[in-house]
Amino acid sequence: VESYLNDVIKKEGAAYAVLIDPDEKNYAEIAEKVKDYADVIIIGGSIGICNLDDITKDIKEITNLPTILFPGNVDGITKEADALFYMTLMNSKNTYWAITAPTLGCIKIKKEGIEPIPMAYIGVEPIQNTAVGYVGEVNVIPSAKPEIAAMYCLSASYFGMRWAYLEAGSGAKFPIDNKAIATAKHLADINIIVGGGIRNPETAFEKVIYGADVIVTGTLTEENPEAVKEMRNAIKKAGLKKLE
Ligand code: 1GP
Repeated sequence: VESYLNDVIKKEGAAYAVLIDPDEKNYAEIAEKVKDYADVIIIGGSIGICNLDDITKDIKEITNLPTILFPGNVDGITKEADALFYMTLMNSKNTYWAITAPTLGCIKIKKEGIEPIPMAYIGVEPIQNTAVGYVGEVNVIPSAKPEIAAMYCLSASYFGMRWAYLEAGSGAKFPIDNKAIATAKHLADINIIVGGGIRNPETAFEKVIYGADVIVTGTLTEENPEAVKEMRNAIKKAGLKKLE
């Protein structure tokens, strides 16, 4: 899955990931509507109460797209997925979210043969007002300090991670600041994923131009699955422009 994603980024300049919360009761309807527009499906949420095995299987069957788990905790793992973001919430105040939870999950990931994709998860303002900000006890990076987000990305690349996710939190009032993305991309040799609060194609276009390699949308997809077509067009248009 990681090499497929790298290929998409190399050829098209940017990839589009749709996040489906498995607790969303109309997940099958969402999967059906996004299957022709997303490059990859990310499955996860901060509060997991569903039957993840069956739902992941359904999403895979409906979309026929690669699936990446985005676990909110150690229970967010299922053999039905192709890959998993093996992630450290780098700027959590609690070492559980930074290193204990991924370590507790690692044997299951190996046993089930799920591809781990090493990823640094970095929480930036306004993540404090979202579920992941609360659950993950994030030491929030102010959007006025883009260099701090960039330093985390450089640090992640020095640790050998290949992906950094600049997260504003699902349902965030505003997305990650462009300057944080641009500074991170300039400083660190790492793929940058950007998500949280991206609601329209213009915003997605801008984020890609400033350096995002992957754009994630979740809430938009739940509220208006028809909008993903426009979203894809904007991401690919910006991606090709970046490659010029
Ligand atoms: C959450 O970044 C994702 O991890 C998606 O956020 O729901 O705001 O699109 P939204």
